[in-house]
Amino acid sequence: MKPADIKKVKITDSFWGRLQELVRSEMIPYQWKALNDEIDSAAKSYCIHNFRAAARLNEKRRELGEDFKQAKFSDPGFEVWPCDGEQPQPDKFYGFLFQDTDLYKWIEAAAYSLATRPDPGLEATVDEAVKLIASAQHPCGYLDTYYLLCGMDAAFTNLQSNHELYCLGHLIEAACAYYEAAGKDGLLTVARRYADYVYERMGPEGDIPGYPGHEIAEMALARLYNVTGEKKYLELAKLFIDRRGQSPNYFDEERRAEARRLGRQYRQSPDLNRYAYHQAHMPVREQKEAVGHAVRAVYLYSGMADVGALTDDETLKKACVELWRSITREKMYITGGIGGTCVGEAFSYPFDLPNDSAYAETCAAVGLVFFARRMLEISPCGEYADVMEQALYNCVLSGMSQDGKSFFYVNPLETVPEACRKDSRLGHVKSRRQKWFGCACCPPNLARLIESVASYAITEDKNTVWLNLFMGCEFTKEVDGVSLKLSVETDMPFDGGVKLKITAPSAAYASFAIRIPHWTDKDLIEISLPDGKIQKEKDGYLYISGIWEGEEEIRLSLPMPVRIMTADKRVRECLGKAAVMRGPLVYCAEGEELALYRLNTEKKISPEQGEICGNPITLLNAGFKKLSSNSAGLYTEYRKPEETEENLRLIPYFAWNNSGEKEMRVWFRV
Ligand code: FUB
Ligand code: ZN
Repeated sequence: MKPADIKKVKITDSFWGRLQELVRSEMIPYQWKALNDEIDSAAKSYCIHNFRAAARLNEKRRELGEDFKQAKFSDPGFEVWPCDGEQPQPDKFYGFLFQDTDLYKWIEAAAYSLATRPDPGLEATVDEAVKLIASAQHPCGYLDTYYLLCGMDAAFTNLQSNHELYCLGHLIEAACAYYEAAGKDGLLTVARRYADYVYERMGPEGDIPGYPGHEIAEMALARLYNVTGEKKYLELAKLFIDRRGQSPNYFDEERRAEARRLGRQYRQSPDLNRYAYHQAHMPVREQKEAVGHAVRAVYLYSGMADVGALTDDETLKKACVELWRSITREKMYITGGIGGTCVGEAFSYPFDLPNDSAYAETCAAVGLVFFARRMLEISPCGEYADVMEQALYNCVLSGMSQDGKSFFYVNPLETVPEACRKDSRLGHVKSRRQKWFGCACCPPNLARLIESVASYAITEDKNTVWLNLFMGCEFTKEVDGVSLKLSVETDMPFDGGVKLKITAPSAAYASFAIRIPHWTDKDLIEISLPDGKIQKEKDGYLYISGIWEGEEEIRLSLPMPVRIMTADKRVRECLGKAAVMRGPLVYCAEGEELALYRLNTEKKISPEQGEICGNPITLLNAGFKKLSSNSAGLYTEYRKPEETEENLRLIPYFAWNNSGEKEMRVWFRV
């Protein structure tokens, strides 16, 4: 199966339709301003500045007929910002080493938006950005403004930490997206030139047998292969995957070479796990536990799944299954967030899932969605879509405010504003979404995922359409020369009714595979099918097959009960606690002194219609027992506590922190 072509799908419902409109009308323009440093009181990006500086340098060197590679490298360190009050110098690099990727992700988001909603103004801005990127590219094809500005002599000498291949990956993703959306190959040419240069240096005949320190190039190169049909891109993706974690470890070799260059002695750390942060501690086919930096990990696993599928490599697919299990059985929050520790923005050990100090980076949840869809492509099994939905509706969407103008990088499951402000161990947890970040990986990642959500919701092969996620949409499916018009109507994620209308101008055989979500009671699903169709359940999908002609309709009603959830007993943080879910949504409470509340599981939790920031939302009215907040002293003899009955209105987790700074909690004592 492959993802639906987003050009053929129009999202029409009030949930995703609104989000896509928000991204198009607010987030994309807002983020363009952020990249241009035009948002007062927000962290500066310097992203466009860096491209301009690199383009200017190219121009200058061209005029002087200078050797492009001669600029000396003076590594100014990882974070380079102008000092307070200092004006940025026009020819200097600022920001994080991978600042370029923010522009690439922005272009990718804009491209997906343009794919379904033409917007000449936006397209002109993208073209302007593409021109700028092209003019910053080194004549040899190399493109990373950090090294272009700080010294090409050091390019590719620190693949472990310095993100040049991460920049390549995001450039390719943006280029493919824009080519597919607008049919323009300007950025694709730039991306291919950089990819060709990398192939020359790191391909089978290259002088650098390395691989990315921050993955993404693997899946991007697989995509570039799909778009161009050029085999060498797939070959390079596979090389990157096959080389990772082999002995001798390439990152050790890099450090050794660096020591030689600097005339220092090289001492290798004896820790065999020293490259687990980069998932390079052992060959990928031997990896069974998801470890290290969470975004890197899921981007790698996505690339492994892509290459595994494209080369039909069962060993890679098997490794993906193991790693998937490690994440979803032992290392994932109920919100679909991943990365339990802020130390290295990483996976912690199994079942270590602290709620208040969770990292659960927005990008990591986005990456989990990528991985899930690729697992589905390998084998259409409802479990993958269940997790995709869980991550998407909870951790991913929590990353943005309802107005699309502020963002969370870290998505905790419990916060107390005072703790966020005063406890430096929680320094990474913010009690308010931020307008922008020095390291702004998450906001444009959200934008690109939301604008391309149709390709996750719907996948297809020759005669089958899979509905993995439920969203109101219209799309077309060609089967045996017949163009089927399909439309889905639903009020998900708040109501379990789904209507799929199929209009076939002439008779055509097709199957519709509708996911049976894990949150529904499968025995209570009501289904109404047109005559003569065959219904078969397999791996979490209901396949409805037959010959379709004229207008026909499938209707389903999926019960969406409120569910009180508990965690595996090994998740110590959640022992004796429960969380509330309805459909795919995790609910939370906002308020004061939430630790004093105990969920009354005897009392019915009832859905209620409400709104947050003017957007209709189903809230849950739940009964609690509240401890008195009067203190008898720091330590006193135990007495059965006095509790009062209270009700709290629970809101979907993704919508928290949209009405001021309050405490928030997902897991309650029971
Ligand atoms: O290193 C590039 C990006 O910045 C990572 O994916 C994020 O976790 C953040 O560290
Ligand atoms: Zn991020």
